[in-house]
Amino acid sequence: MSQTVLAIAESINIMGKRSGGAMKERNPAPIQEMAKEESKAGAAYLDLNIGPARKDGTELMPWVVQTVEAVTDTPLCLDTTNADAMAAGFKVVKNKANAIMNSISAQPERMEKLIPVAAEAGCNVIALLWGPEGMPRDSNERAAMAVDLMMALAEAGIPNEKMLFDPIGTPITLGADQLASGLEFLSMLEDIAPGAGSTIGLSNVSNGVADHLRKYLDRTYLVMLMKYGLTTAIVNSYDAELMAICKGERPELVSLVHGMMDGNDPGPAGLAGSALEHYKTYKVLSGQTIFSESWLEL
Ligand code: THG
Repeated sequence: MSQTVLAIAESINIMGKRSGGAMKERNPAPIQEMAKEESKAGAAYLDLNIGPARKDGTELMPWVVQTVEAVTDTPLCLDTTNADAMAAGFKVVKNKANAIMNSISAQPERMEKLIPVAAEAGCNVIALLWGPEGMPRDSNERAAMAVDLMMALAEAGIPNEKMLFDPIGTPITLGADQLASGLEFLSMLEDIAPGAGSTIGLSNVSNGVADHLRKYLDRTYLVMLMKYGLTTAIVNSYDAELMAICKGERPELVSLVHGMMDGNDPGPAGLAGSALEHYKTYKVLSGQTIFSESWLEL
């Protein structure tokens, strides 16, 4: 059986062209259309990202949840940095046990407010490896932060199986080292928190890159993460090729990239089409080729 990744569809968000305006105007139709499109594309979860929503988050999040639940049974992933909005959203979620809280980070005041909400809801929780001093610098700092988060969640009665650790994807424009340390963390996760899942905001890797090139980075990065057993990913579900990778429909590309990660470089000469795209993009994401926006033409 081919390896699969559960897709958390990212497009219903306050920054998005279609969804952002609709959220501000409390216009349900565009959001409901997107919820149906994302579900049809095969999303396992729908991320509902209202951002910090400082002014009206406690009213906006429940509205978005109910708007989406009116048209689909796909489980939801509530995404906001506003802890009160998160709590208000979970009050109205129908399918709480299958929903995801996105996210709890290793910041004391966020943990204090949100862990009890997650424990009561019985939901899944994304544990974001982001602490009081920001991003962890390497895989050891990520591991230490993951242990802290796991202990705090366990103390509230939340089992490992409900935890999804997010090592935080960083833009390739910052270099390949950070990406390598996220991958290394994933390889350690089963020892740190047996039974726990994982997730990553895939499109972070292509942040700041020209729009028409982003999908290549996101796709190959996903395949790389699959080598270490990534269980879910926050994705653009409108990229059918990316969704096909999630569904386990590209085993030949997965073997190619995983083989390269094991040190087997087939060389570009015998490759064409999407295999060649993944080959060249892997070279960039692994740091063997320095990133520039002409990497696919080299
Ligand atoms: N980890 C976790 N949660 C997260 C992130 C993460 N939530 C937010 C973010 N990162 C993932 N969500 C998105 C949503 C949209 C885009 C990127 C990440 C995006 N949108 C397009 C753009 O800006 O070009 C299109 C916007 C539009 O619809 O017009 O890139 O890392 N746990």
